[in-house]
Amino acid sequence: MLKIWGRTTSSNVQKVMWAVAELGLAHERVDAGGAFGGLDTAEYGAMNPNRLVPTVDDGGTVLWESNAIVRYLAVKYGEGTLAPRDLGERARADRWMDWQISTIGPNWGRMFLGLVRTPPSKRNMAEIDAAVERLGESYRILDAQLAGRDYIMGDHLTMADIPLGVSLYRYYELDVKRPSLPNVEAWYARLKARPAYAKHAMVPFASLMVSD
Ligand SMILES: N[C@@H](CCC(=O)N[C@@H](CS)C(=O)NCC(=O)O)C(=O)O
Repeated sequence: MLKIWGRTTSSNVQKVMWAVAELGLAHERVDAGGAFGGLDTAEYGAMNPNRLVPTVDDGGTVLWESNAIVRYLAVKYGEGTLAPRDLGERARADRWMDWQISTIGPNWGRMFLGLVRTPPSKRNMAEIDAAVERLGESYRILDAQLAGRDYIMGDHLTMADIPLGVSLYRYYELDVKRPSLPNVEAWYARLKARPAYAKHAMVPFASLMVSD
């Protein structure tokens, strides 16, 4: 059976769990990372030398890197649904997943680390505000892609929606300055109506908050 190591409060674990739920896969999830620990054992290091979560073992196929895991699950179990059959379409879906890591991820990470993982007295608000500003500019690109589309690739959910969709919960929960993003907001409303998203991506993060 598919086994997943990772705590539910990790945004990278959330990508995998959301995909697993959309695909309806039987699985076992083991709490690991954060307060659960478990990443420093020799066994875990042999599976994932980064000692991060998530890691999955699908019948002997051991994988790390959340977006690679989502792609693998989508292609293996969701061809025609989460993974477009057409290779050009699939590459375009891949592109949005890579764009989450390369373009959204760095500023999103600065926002989250700054406002949640850093005590108020140590926050560099100028740096955080600049990251939030750049993040908003990037989401405008996504807003343009979503014009006239229900989901990033068109009329149904694909793997392209998963990493970027996960990023929205914290973006909209945190008290940050956001530009007008009508298409992103409509898409977010559509995602929130999906039980798998509500369960796995809308995970409160108060337990991660560091105070003075
Ligand atoms: N690029 C990796 C990043 C993995 C990562 O940074 N995971 C974080 C949680 S989001 C982690 O394991 N942190 C240590 C911990 O939870 O103990 C991926 O996408 O899977």
